[in-house]
This record gives sequence, C-alpha cells and structure tokens, in this order.
Amino acid sequence: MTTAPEPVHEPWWSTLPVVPEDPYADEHLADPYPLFRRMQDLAPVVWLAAHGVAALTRDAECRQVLRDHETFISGAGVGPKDLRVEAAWRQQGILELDPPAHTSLRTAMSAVLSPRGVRSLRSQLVRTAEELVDDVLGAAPGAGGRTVRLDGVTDLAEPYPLRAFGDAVGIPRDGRHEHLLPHGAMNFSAFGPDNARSAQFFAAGADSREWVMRNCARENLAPGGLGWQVWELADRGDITPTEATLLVRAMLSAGLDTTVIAIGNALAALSRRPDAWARLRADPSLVKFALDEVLRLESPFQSFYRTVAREADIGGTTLPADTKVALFVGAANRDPRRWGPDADAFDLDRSSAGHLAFGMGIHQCVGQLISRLEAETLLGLLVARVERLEPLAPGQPFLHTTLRGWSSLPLALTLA
Ligand code: OVM
Repeated sequence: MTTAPEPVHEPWWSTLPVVPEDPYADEHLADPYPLFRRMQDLAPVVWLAAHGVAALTRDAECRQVLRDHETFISGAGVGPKDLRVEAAWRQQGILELDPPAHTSLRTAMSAVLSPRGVRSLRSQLVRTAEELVDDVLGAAPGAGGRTVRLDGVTDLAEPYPLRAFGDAVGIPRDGRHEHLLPHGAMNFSAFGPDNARSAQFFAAGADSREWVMRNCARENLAPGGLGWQVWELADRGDITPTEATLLVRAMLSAGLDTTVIAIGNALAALSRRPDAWARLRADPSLVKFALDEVLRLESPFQSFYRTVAREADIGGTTLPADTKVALFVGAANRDPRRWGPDADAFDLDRSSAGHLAFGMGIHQCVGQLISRLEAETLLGLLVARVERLEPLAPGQPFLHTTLRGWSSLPLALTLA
C-alpha cells in the first residue's frame, strides 16, 4: 500500500535566489562590498536566508521602494522586525510612522531645520570649528611646516558635532560626550537584526536613554535653540507635547553618530588620496563635492527596511503583503548600473548628487542641511590650514550592524 504524497507548499520566496551569507556578520561588516556586489549580480530582489527577509542592493529598486511610501511602509518599523506583531523597544517616532501621522511631524521638523534656520546657525558653527581646530592644531601663527599627530575620530570627527550640533539643539554640555554617541549607536542597532554586535551596542547605550529623554523636555532646552523651536510649534498647536518630545529625541538620536561618521569617513578617504587633498586646497569649493562622493562611497547609514503593505512587484518579483524588505543603500550607492563600471572608485569629478546616503522620498533626511554644513565647515577649515593629511596607521574600523565608519584614525597633519 502506498500513501499519497503530501502536497508540497513552497514558500512564496522559493523562486528568489537565496543568499546564505549574513551581511550583518563581522566578516562582512568589515568589508561589505564583495558580498553586496554578489547580491547585486544575483537578482534585483534576493532572499536573505539568515534573516528571512527580501533584500535590495541595486539603485533602481531601492529608489522604487523609497518613492512609494504607500506600498512600502515605515509604520511596521524600519528594522527587520514587524512592529505590528513584535513589541517595539521604544515609542515609534517620525522615522517609523506613515502619513497621516508622519505628516505633521515632518512639517514641524522641516520648519525648524529649514534652509533659513540652518543658515542662521552658520556663524556659530564656524566659530565652534575654529575653536576646536585652534585647540588641536595650536593657534600659534607661523606654525607652518609643523606636523601634528592626532586621532581623526576622537580629536575631530566626534567632538565637533557634539559641540556644534549639541549647542544648536540647546542641550546641556555636561553629559553629551558619554551619552549621545552610545545612545545613537544603540538606536541605529535597532534598524538591523539582533545579534552579538547589536547586543553590545544595546548594553552600552541603555544607561543613556534617561539622559537623552530628560533633555528632550522643554525645561532643559536652551531658549532659541532647535529643540526649543520644536516646542514652540507645540505651543502653536501644530504638534502635541508628546510629539515635540519625540522630535527632539529624533534630533538627538539621528543627528550625531551619522555626522560624526561622515566626517571620519571623509578624513579616512582624503588622507589616503593626497591628490584629492591638493585639489581641495587649490579649490575649496570642491569640498562639498568631496563630501558627497564620500557619502556615496562609504554611506554612514548602510541599511534599513520597509514593509510591504499590499502585494507589489519589484524587478519582476511579486512580494506578498507583510514582507520585510531590506534596503542596502550602501550597496546601491556603488551599483555599477547607476554609477558606472568604476562605481567603487573615489572620483572627485563624478556627479555624486543623487546618492541614497540620506535616503529618498518622504523620509529623506530632514537634517541633511545642518549635517552637511557641519561637515563642510570642519573640512573646509582643515583644508585651509593643513598642507598635507596623511595616515599614521591603518585605523580601527567601527563595526556596527547598520552604521559604517571608523572608531580611530591616527593621522599626521602637516600645517600650511
Ligand atoms: C530615530 C531616528 C529618526 C530619524 C532618523 C533616524 C536616520 C533615526 O528616531 O531614531 O535615522
């Protein structure tokens, strides 16, 4: 006697190419680009078996998803967990809300971080950069030719946004250094999977949550600062007091680590390209192009997720509702289909605008003007004062599940 074969139900994703490697494992975090390239060449959509999610690594498909916020929602979380099913580790803020809830928050944040608002901060940002650079390089006139050895991350990239952006938001100076970066690193861990790395950042950041939340309260924010301005919008009834707290939390969560890492990545890239540094010195108007090229080539925020709200087609694959989709923008920013065969090369003459390092669509980084201004101000000042920027040692990469940067960069700066 024979039994009838069981009907086989293949999962919907069985037609997708499967990626067995885990891009969030240390070996790939250390050098993600070879795996990204393999994923790109496999298909527009691949199945990341280690996490049970669909993954995009090409520019066109990432764009398609980011443009269509009604199909690919943020409200189920922008990490691999579906926050409609699993508990969120914190109250969802602007990044993890969809319209209409998202809209009033975005409008408020755009008003505070507007071109006009950011322009009014310029002179203060310049002063802070001058103070810091005088401090680390020595203000003495006639110092030309002297070489200063320092750590590009701990002496420049970290202290500058901590001072400049911290003052702009209007939080107390005391506590910034020990709390803000660990808090941000914890926060960004939640946009990737739970693993030993993310656990390490959650452990290191947990004690900083209270400090950060306390400084989102109106009574702890300096009058006139960006945080205070958010609360003024609550006074006008544009947002609720709870929303004001969440928006200041977003500033303090998203605004530090990302800018610190961008500056560090720029110093790393430029210290290895003396020709590029010489060109910036000859023409400082190129600094902002150099920065965009660094953001493209080494995107500080490498990956995040959307959730499929209703069945949708991407690159010939039908994704069912509720699928979690990983967007590896750090890969898309090196997609040869978009950036050409030399996508992996640093090229100051490339038109790098249009990269996805700040995202795209309704959630595109609302703080990018101030972040860019910080990075351009500090880099511009260094370009003016430093004849040669050279690595002293290989540096220590900052291994994190969703951020990509350096935790130490020993540099030699020869003064102009
Ligand atoms: C957050 C947050 C908000 C905006 C952006 C972001 C890019 C994070 O609340 O954690 O990361």
